Amino acid sequence: MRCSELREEDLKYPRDRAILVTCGLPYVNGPCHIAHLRTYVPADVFVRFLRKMGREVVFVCGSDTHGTPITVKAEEEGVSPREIVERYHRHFLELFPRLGIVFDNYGSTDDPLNHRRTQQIVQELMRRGYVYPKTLRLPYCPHCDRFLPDRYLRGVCPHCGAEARGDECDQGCGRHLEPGELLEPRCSICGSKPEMRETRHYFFRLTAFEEFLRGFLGELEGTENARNYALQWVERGLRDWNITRNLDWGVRFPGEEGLVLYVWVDAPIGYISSTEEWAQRRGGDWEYFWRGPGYIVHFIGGDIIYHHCIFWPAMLKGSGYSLPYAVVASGMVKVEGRVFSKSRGYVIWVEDDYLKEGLDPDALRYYIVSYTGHTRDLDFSWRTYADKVNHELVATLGNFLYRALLFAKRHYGVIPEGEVEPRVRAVVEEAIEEIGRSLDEYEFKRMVDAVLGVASYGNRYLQQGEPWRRIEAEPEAAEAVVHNALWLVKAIAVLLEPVMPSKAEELWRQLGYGRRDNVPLAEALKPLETGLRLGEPQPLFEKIPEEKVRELSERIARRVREAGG
Ligand code: B3M
Ligand code: ZN
Repeated sequence: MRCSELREEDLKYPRDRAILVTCGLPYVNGPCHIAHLRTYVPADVFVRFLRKMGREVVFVCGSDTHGTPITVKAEEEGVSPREIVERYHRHFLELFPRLGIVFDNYGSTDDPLNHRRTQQIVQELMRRGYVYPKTLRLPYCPHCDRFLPDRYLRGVCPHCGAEARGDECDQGCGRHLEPGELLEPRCSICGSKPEMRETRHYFFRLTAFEEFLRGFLGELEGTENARNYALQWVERGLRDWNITRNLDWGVRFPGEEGLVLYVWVDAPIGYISSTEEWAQRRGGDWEYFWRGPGYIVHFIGGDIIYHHCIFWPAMLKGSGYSLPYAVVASGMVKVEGRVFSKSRGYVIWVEDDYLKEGLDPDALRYYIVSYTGHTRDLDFSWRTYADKVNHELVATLGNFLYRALLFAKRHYGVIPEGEVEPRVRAVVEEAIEEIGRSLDEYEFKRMVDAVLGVASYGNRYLQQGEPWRRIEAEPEAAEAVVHNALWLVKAIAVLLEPVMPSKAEELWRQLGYGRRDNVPLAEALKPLETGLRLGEPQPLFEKIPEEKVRELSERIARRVREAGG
């Protein structure tokens, strides 16, 4: 059956209820880098496609402002944690829209809303008997005169022997570490060997949730890596979780002076408080998602699966909130073939290394989404970047769009009359089906490949149709070819928007439609507005010259040398 309407059964992603999409909250202890975008860009693409398919979506994120990632940075600079948080909160808030990443709310875990929501949840967990006190012997630095939680401590991972920090084996096996577990500990500020001192802490009874988690993970939607890792951890056995820290900066533990909650308690609760803030600002209903039937979809980095698939659902369950519907975990990032590392210089700073160079934000979105499958490792190198821009964006996509628009503008000035050929329509129908399938499977690369496939077809179609040769002898045939080519251009304008929103906007202008956003996917199959005056055609993408590739690659090489790598 052929029809110009979208077939509902091709697009399965649940449509019965609204969907809340969240992105892992960036620690605001430094500027945005490429590894952040590994999560935010695909999430934004996903949200935009869902909306195009008529789904109601709320998209929230916010700054992660607590814990030792922030306080260590503040101490290094000799400023207050608040100063660090305000500086980088503003940075992220302003940077995201420049990359077309548009949240319905971007909150902060230091917002009073989040302090309140966190304390409410912890009190509820206490009331239900899921939190208990326990006195521990923990490392204390006699020189710095304080306890050494998390990143204040370095040592050796008890599981794999790698150099690790207090709460996480960050360079080895990636496991979460509980306070006191690290071997050969030393103070990360002064290097002293700590002594052990007694201090009272509070534990969350994670072990009470083992059965629950098995069931929950068995049904969890999202990427397989999230489900499988988490199930493995449950199988290996859970331990109760220390949820307090001897720090001043953070959300106070209710009822005990001198303790704050571990950052991984109040950070995911930031998803709830950001939704609350959205609801206050837009008159929405946050409880629809967090205490009601709405779907919750978390986009996260592959390194924080434990927190989102074990701690977080247990906390939600234990305090009477709704559970996530899906967890979508991305693969890791490499830079120039080496594991991403800020300290070793293998990093791309989004503002300084990319935007300030005048490079195209949409081209970076394209790179991130099109490089590989969502759960695989993404390698960013300037060489590959230039190849992708020059071959895929300039030579395939941009070339088709510009050729079609330029020829039409020169010879007709308006969108010419014509009928869409069945084989041309079939190409777009197939692309839409593929997009629907890849959305269900969280495979964003296949979505963008489907759009590029329409452009490749367009190039072949123009090449075979040869309107430039036929325009004199067979003017009607030439006109029909151009009509079809412009119909493909319009389809691309619709389908491209989630991946390259500003290019799509520009395309609508060149097609003569003026400003259009949130065009439904089904628009891709609708007829053209014939007779519409075409805008000024202009190439959408610029080639990256060889010197630029060398210059940008050399900058990374220099940074790595300076870092001693
Ligand atoms: N702030 C960043 C990370 O570990 C951390 C995420 C919080 S999500 C609730 O990647
Ligand atoms: Zn380890």
